[in-house]
Amino acid sequence: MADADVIKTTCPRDCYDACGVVVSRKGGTIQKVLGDPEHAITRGALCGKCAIAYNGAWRAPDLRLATPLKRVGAKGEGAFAPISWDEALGLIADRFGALAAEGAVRTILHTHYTGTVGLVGGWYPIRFFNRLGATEVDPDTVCNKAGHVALEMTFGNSLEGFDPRTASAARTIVVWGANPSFSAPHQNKGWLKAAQAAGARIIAVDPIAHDTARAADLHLQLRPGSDAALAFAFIHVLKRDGMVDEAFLAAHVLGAEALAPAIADMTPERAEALCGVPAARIEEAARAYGAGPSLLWLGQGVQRQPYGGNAFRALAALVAFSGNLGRPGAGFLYMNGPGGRGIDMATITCPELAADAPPAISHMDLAATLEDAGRARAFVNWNNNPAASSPEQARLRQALKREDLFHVAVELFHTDTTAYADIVLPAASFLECDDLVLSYFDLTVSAQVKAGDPPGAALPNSEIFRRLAAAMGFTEPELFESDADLIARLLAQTPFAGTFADLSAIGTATVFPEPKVQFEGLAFGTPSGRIELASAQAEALGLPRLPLAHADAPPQDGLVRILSPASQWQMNSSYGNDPMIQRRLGPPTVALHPDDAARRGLAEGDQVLLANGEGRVPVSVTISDRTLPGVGLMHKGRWPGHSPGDANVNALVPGRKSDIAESTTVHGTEARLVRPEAAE
Ligand SMILES: Nc1nc2c(c(=O)[nH]1)N[C@H]1C(S)=C(S)[C@@H](COP(=O)(O)OP(=O)(O)OC[C@H]3O[C@@H](n4cnc5c(=O)[nH]c(N)nc54)[C@H](O)[C@@H]3O)O[C@H]1N2
Ligand SMILES: Nc1nc2c(c(=O)[nH]1)N[C@H]1C(S)=C(S)[C@@H](COP(=O)(O)OP(=O)(O)OC[C@H]3O[C@@H](n4cnc5c(=O)[nH]c(N)nc54)[C@H](O)[C@@H]3O)O[C@H]1N2
Ligand code: SF4
Ligand SMILES: [Mo]
Repeated sequence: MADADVIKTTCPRDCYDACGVVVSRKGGTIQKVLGDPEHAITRGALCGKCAIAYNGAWRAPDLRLATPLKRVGAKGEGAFAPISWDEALGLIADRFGALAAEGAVRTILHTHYTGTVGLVGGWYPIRFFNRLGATEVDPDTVCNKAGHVALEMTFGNSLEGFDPRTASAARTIVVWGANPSFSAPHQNKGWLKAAQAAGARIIAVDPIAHDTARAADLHLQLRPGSDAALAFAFIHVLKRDGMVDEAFLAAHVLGAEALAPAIADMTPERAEALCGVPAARIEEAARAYGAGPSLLWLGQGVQRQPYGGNAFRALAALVAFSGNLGRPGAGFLYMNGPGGRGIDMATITCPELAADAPPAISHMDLAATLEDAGRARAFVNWNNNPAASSPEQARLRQALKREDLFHVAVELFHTDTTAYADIVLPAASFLECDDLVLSYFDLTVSAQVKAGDPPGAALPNSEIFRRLAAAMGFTEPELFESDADLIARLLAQTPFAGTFADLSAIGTATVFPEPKVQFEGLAFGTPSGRIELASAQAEALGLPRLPLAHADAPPQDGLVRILSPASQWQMNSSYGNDPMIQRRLGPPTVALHPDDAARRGLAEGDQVLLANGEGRVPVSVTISDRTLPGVGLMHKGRWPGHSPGDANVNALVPGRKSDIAESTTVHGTEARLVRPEAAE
């Protein structure tokens, strides 16, 4: 067909995989969005959720926002009238201008996160907020900040992990607190399986027997929040069995000796009592990891715990004692950031536009701040859906009802959050604009290429904030740089030699011909240049100087620990409005261990309320041997407004902060199971 063509682009969801996408078009109109058969990771198939949503909700004219909207009903009701861009931007500029004029610009809060991780769509708008001087709700505090700060403290860097290509030299791969079978489905099916087939031993450490754990050679099913104790037990075995490289410790590690008493105390038997993992299995896993070369995939689930920062410091100690660093097949990966590919994020965000460094607050303080008219008078949410994804859900949604809080939402869809907004601005999706995408697993650079026009008057995030900057009367040229110019400058920072058009033709480029060795030369960006297990930085923050062999106490008094990790069918809350995804999800459930169900006289399909001091969520019980006694599994991301009780799991999650970095403790949530009739 003469008018048919295919565009190669990239999926910019917050996902390890960064899939290659092909968009088939006829007469310039998108027909089908599929996985790129030529993409090394994707191999022709998108994940199930994106295959559905990119051919469903994301292109559904009745679901996508196509014009700016102004609220006409009560906050939360979701009643809006269309207005023009000029009127919408004029209203926003007037309010922001007035707040700035009275010296209250800090009372403008903005939240953003994982809507798109395209470099432009995800970060260019920060330029506007820097210039404005608004308060940022630190995005990582709802996801992974405790882990980042713990690794920075210890290694001087959390953003340069192992190069997955070095797996060919690894004899063991430990997946600790990640669930690639859901959160990185292609790496799970491709990279991890290939490494296993080539002879690497796969060890999973997770309270849930998810598919990755089931396919592993060894699964350590530990109690939530007991990772630090388990890591110390690993080190105990390595020391006892003479597997510690003392010369490496002496040359490169601070604090190894000071940890000796805690290591000596944490025998595998003691760890068995604290973590619930059989001592023999701890020994087996420790010896395999210690023999090396071993890769350690540090998942984000581990650190979403009250002592998640300490857990990461203990895991860092395990890496140090095992000496699994500085050679092919050894190392750890939390996330591979843009810096390792040459990208300077300040090029995008332009911090120099801020007169003074703009303040930031934790997501854990969002509800309390929004309640307070002295601290929050305006609120912008873009690239996120906090009414579904943030803790303290009921309190947050109540605060969003404040009539005197001027709320702007930038979205693709009507969500539980936009329902409270005064002004809603329609954003273009990744199919409708160019961008660059960097996988946070592989060291690649990918092109996101415009394949069609946005619906109606919708615009890319970057263009929305360029227009708002103009409406505000701002004149700094950085606020008006075109996407094409910025993309070209960013691409020039990477080792990729071609233009954006060159990259678009191939989709994804591998930018280092040879696998990189993490911490090659064993140089660490800490103050001492060594791995700082003993950390003066930690001490200065009021934290223990050394990591502790901590394990959380199991829940008491009939409570269950609710884990709410990534769902197979959603990307955070995204896709929760897609009708086919909703059918796949079915009604909300909590998965309970057979012992827990039996103890409470509960059967498959029984309706219960999960309840605690924070709130309540109606769910049906499903009985599963994938969980542990005392642990309930309820995947994240459902839309409260599409759920019974107008609530999702975050209605149970308090705003408790992690030990390090004021970050989320979502997997530390405990709740009671109540029969609906007993709740009346
Ligand atoms: N219970 C529980 N809660 C959790 C977690 C958990 O494990 N358990 N995990 C937490 C984690 S890890 C994270 S990262 C957060 C994520 O939470 P959020 O950042 O809120 O992510 P989403 O819920 O997917 O919301 C992204 C929104 O951006 C919109 N969007 C997509 N593309 C674009 C675009 O190009 N422009 C604009 N303007 N909007 C766009 C989507 O429609 C969607 O509504 O959730 C956290 N919440
Ligand atoms: N399908 C899908 N993919 C996603 C997302 C999604 O929502 N859906 N979200 C994306 C985002 S924003 C992120 S941050 C990543 C997160 O992806 P991952 O790094 O895989 O993290 P999670 O899914 O939060 O949780 C992973 C595992 O941590 C376990 N866990 C919970 N508590 C503990 C503990 O105390 N110790 C240990 N060892 N394990 C524990 C959970 O049981 C779960 O199996 O996934 C990304 N990919
Ligand atoms: S969300 Fe992840 S697995 Fe799904 S298509 Fe996008 S990159 Fe691939
Ligand atoms: Mo996340």
